[in-house]
Amino acid sequence: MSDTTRLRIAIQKSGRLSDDSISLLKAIGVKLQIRDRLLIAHSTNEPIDLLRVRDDDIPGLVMDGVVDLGFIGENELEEKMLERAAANKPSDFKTLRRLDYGGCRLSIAVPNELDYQGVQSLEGKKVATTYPYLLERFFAEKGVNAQAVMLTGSVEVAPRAGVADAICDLVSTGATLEANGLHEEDVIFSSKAVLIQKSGELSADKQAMINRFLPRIDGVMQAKE
Ligand code: PRT
Ligand code: ZN
Repeated sequence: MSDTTRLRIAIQKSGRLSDDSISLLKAIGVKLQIRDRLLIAHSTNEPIDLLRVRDDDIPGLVMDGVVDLGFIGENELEEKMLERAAANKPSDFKTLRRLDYGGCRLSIAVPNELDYQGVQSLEGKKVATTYPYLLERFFAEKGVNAQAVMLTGSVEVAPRAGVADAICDLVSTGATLEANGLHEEDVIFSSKAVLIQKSGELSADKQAMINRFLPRIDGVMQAKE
């Protein structure tokens, strides 16, 4: 990664955004040689290096200027912006494109037996989530005093485990909620994958390459509509 003339792109190493992000790069003509276990992948036809990391790390890598571009879910991006704001860290970046994959919503879901009359019903209760900043912002907007309990995984089992009264988690089909005796109540954030660029000027060559790719991304998305 020491060659700063090559465009550096952070993408999720393995997860729900990985395949679609790689497919998009390939569709716009970037040939890639990816070895499963390696952190770095190189393009074989463009001066591009991919940094393959956990999605949680991507907003910070872009905002700290370590990489030029990143593919990331808006949910993760917004959560990291709130987290950085709380730590007095800047969150500068530019959103280049909202993409057509990674769609999901961050929702409050409750056990089927809970008498839920709106978010006020969570007053004084515990809500398990991987997105405490987004959830606390929602509670503050609604004037509800509830406690966000941070869990990095298995959020949907928290009510059954007696760890929380309700959850706030990502939902796409709703099957996971249903399998765990929960149902969706309030959508607090709607998300898709986005392509973001670090703030500040890039070299003319790098910016020209990005400007060459953006219309191709639009074309690929239009062709799928
Ligand atoms: O290891 P790493 O940290 O990189 O991955 P991760 O486990 O944090 O993330 P990953 O791969 O699960 O998700 C990456 C991104 O994909 C998320 O940040 C969202 O932007 C997007 N995305 C889209 C989703 C979903 N849909 C989704 N359904 N992320 C997670 N889910 C999970 C959800 O948490 C729940 O467990 O899928 C389950 C619900 O799915 P349904 O279909 O049953 O409703
Ligand atoms: Zn993650």
